[in-house]
Amino acid sequence: MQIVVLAGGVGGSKFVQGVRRAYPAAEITVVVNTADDITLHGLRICPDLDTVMYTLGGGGDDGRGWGRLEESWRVLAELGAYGVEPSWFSIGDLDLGTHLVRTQMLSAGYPLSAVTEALCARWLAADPQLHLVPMSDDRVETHVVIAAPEEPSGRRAVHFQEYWVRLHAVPDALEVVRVGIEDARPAPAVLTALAAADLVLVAPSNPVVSIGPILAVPGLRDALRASPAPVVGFAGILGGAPVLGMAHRLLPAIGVAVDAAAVGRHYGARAADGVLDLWVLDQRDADSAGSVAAAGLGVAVTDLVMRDADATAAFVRFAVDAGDAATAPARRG
Ligand code: FO1
Repeated sequence: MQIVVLAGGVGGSKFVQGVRRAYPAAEITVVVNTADDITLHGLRICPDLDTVMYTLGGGGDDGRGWGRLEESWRVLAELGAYGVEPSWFSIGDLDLGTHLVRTQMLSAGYPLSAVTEALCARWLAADPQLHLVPMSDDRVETHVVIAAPEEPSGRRAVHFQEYWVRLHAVPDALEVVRVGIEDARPAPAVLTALAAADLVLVAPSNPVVSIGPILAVPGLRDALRASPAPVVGFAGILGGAPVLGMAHRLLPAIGVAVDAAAVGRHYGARAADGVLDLWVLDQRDADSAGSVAAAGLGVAVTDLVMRDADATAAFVRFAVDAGDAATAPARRG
């Protein structure tokens, strides 16, 4: 069975662990958001790719949600001692190794897909049927426009990492800009995986800065809509708030309510120019199932709390079975 997962970093990693638990024998291709990526201290850092890679490879720090287990921060302290900025983004000593290898390979001309494959040869050796692929080999960066009275325009764009890590998503997001998205193309392996998929899952990752950029890569949405597989999406907003992260601070900037049903309608039904066949809500949002169905979307309601891989596996299997039931008539026709 060929499964494709569209995912971001922290929530995406937990979700993928559940998908692997639910389908132990499946070939899983995770299409990972790269619009969080940033160049700092001359190094290219890919937070979502690294978080999924470390987590699925058993080297991630679950408490922090990102970076390496048993990390140390000696190089960071040295940079601080030199007064080198930015000091607000903490790069650990072990994590630094990944950024050095990646930057070296990118400088040598390898596409990000090849770099990711090389890094995963170490981290995912125990699961050869699990593949991480960047959404694109081209550079895309999410920048957030915030109010800046000191600027003539009264506004300023900051890299998403600065908005989140330094500013803690405190300033209102006036606009979300995806720098480079127009010239980006899906990584080749993304298109291959979508064409061969038996099932596509949209992780409960941040709709604005994780799933949004993936769907915004020119050609990717069309490839998803053309996929022969059912597309099942999972809400990361439960009871009007994101389970983790700052989606509630960014959804208003794209005109989407901080509400599970609104996010499902935002992704849209495949039959109505959207990408989903089924949208899965948490029980807390059961009363908005009608508004999802009214948008032409299949809808399922279950417990979406990713307590552990078994809990995630349970809701994924439940949804896929519900999805089969929902889409089977169409497919049989
Ligand atoms: N998140 C933080 O809140 N503070 C940090 O200093 C930080 C550093 C960092 C370094 C490498 C990396 O892969 C991730 C890092 N993150 C940090 C998390 C990162 O901002 C998020 O994982 C995503 O970009 C948002 O989903």
